[in-house]
Amino acid sequence: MRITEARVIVTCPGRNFVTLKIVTDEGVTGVGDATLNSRELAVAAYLTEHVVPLLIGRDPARIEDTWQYLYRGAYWRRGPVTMSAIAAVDTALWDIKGKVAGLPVYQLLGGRSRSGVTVYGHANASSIESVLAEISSYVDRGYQAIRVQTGIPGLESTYGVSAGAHYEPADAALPTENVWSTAHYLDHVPRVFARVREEFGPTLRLLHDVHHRLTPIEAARLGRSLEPYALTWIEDPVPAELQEGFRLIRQHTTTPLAVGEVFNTIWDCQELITSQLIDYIRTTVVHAGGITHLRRIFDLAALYHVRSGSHGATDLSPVCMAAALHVDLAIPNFGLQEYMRHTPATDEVFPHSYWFEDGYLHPGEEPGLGVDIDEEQAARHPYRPASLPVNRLQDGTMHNW
Ligand code: CS2
Ligand code: MG
Repeated sequence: MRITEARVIVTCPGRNFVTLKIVTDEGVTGVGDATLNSRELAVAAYLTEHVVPLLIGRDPARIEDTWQYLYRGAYWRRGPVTMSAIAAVDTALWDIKGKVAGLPVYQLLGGRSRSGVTVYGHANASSIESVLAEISSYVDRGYQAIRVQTGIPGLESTYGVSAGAHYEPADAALPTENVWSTAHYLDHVPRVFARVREEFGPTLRLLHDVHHRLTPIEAARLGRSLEPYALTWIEDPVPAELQEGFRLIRQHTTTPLAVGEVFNTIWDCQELITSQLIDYIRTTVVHAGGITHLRRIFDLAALYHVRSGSHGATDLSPVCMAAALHVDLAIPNFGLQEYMRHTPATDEVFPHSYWFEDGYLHPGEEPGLGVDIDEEQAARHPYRPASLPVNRLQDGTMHNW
């Protein structure tokens, strides 16, 4: 079997997605997600100009060699654009391998290690009282884990809380500006979880996304203030380039830490894992080099009691979600899978076999990944420039969004 064609498909059913479709001379095709929110065209160009020409004529069965060829052969290694492009190729090749074997990809990864993939939903609301209603609606649908984000009194806007039903952060062609106050935030968040625990009791699994906005000692203060509410994790407490900064957080609090959605290789989290500075690693199929590299990260994590908690926002396409579920089902150290639920318009472009039931997602038994892209539907939704916001402190200092 040989690769004869690879199409890079950019579509925007409400938000932009980039998909790679690999075609072989025996008619078997595979898909990979290459979406990098608000940098989509960078990855599309990297694929079109620098990867697709290398794929034509290659044996699609040689997944590892292709990964090494695209990683080592690029010379300029790592980074979200390169690794998202490699991820798309890798994911599509696993899809093809599953189809050729007549097996769902999780069977090629060692088979099922659990009955289903426990997911967490997003309860977002402007106030504490309105977020309680959101949480109830998730509990009623069987969710066993819920991320809780609310507005911050005194701040006009904050991460994770939207006006509409579906939270989509890339909200304008050019970056919108948000204003941030750590003081307002640290004062408010413990009150949110005190109220949530009062309402829902001690065992519902609660998570919170700090979204890179604190310093290590501020994160330590937040973690300590949330200890009475026993969260499953606080996520991205600080920007994680400084991996050793997590040591400072660790010294002060037992609140579990999750990080990794912006990571794109094992080297971004090697110290965090081997020094047990985190409890969950949130790397994803689409941004961390595909199934092949993600498994390496999760296998390293398993040696240090670190569990997976993969990113699953709506700016990762159903192709990524499908691939993630095959990995989640098979690995021994699965923790949680984020599941923000795509819109019906997105689901129409990406028909898939995964389904939700009683708080679990199931990838289905289709050979391969069980997802595809309907290229006719995709063509109906042209690309639309969309940028993620930026964030400044109240005095105008540039901060982390
Ligand atoms: C967030 C994301 O889902 C999450 O945990 O961090 O919403 C993130 O802001 C977006 O994926 C960025 O594109
Ligand atoms: Mg996050």
